[in-house]
Amino acid sequence: MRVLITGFDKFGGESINPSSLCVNSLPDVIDNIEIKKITLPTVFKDSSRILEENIDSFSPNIVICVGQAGGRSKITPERIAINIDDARIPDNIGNSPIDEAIRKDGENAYFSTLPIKAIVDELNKNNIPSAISNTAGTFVCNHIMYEALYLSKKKYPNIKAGFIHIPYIKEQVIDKPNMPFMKKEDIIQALKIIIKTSVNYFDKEDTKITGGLEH
Ligand code: PCA
Repeated sequence: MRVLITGFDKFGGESINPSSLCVNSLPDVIDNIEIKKITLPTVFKDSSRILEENIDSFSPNIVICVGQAGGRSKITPERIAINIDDARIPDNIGNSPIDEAIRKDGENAYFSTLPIKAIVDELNKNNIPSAISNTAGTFVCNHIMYEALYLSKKKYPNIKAGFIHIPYIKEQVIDKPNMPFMKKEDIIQALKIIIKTSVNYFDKEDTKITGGLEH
């Protein structure tokens, strides 16, 4: 099995992005799983172009994109990506799309094809706080998740894909009182569990445990 895992470069005034930091700390092989790690720019169209080039050259079975969600306290596998770019802040080269469809010929939304429930379950069993998220927002993280799933529907039908948001790490919250964070080592451990669980469930249905929310 081959897994392509991506992080993003820093954005929004932060001096690091824990997603690329943790993704790039992963080994090249885990339990016979070949891992390719790349850092994507936090730029709408450039990120998806680079993702597609890497899918072409590496031919992964699974694509896992990872990004920072400052303010969240848990590892949150995203359930759904929507066909909209709506930038709260400009991306790293100044693009600020408002209500633009990502793909004119795409569905309104795509669900993650990673085993998000099994991932949450495995992480919590390993004492790493995790929960499903039902929105990846409308910035570059939603964009890359949508594009990964669009490509898996249109061009690479055997690929499973999805997106994981991670919290800030400690260095980022020193000047942000009461802001949640997670240890870098725990995030790296979480990514290893996410890779292994995605491989273990490649040919299986996700587990049926609730990830529902009231609102
Ligand atoms: N997080 C941003 C984009 C890059 C990142 O790491 C997001 O949640 O959209």
